[in-house]
Amino acid sequence: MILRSSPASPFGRKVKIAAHVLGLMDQIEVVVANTLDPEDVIRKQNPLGKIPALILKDGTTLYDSRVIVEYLDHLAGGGKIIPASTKERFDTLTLQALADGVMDAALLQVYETRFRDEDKREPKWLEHQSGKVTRGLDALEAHVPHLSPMPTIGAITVACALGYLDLRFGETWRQGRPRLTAWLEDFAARYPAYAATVPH
Ligand SMILES: N[C@@H](CCC(=O)N[C@@H](CS)C(=O)NCC(=O)O)C(=O)O
Repeated sequence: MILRSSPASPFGRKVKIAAHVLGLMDQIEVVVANTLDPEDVIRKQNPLGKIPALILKDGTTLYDSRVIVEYLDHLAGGGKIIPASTKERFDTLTLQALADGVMDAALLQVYETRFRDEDKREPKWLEHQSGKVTRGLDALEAHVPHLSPMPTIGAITVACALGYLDLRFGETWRQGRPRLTAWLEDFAARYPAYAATVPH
């Protein structure tokens, strides 16, 4: 299988960590995509031009990250990082949605600086997005995710969101959030896949 991603993509990292912990990484070749390049075949593989996308052996392409991790979990036998039982399943999927939302809001702030000249940037829009990040982090600080021998997709996505904030915004998210800070250290210590996929 081929994974189209980039070294900095938090959504791509989510898929990579999922593949690592499920023991599937050796079946995946990562081919770097440049979403800004109109010639990059990613726009044919995924009409949205977004990464990650996973190309299966029969040529089928899966996107987005939520669909890909669902597929990987299925391939690994099911119920591994996306629990089968109702309460755990929907708790972890909701946690994934929260952390995905933090990543989306962080990315939109980065894109505002990437796509707009400084005098055209909209502070109200940036504030609207950073509010989502702040509230998401505060909710996570209040209820840090449970860590088990096999991490859930919720916990994996939270770790990727925090790693992306580290990469693009520095360590300020840690201020006033001691539990979440310790949680990320614990996650990194438990799962070598986190260090193996550090964004750059
Ligand atoms: N919901 C999507 C989000 C993917 C996403 O936003 N990927 C970013 C890179 S991390 C991207 O491809 N951006 C390029 C674009 O929006 O054109 C997923 O879970 O895969």
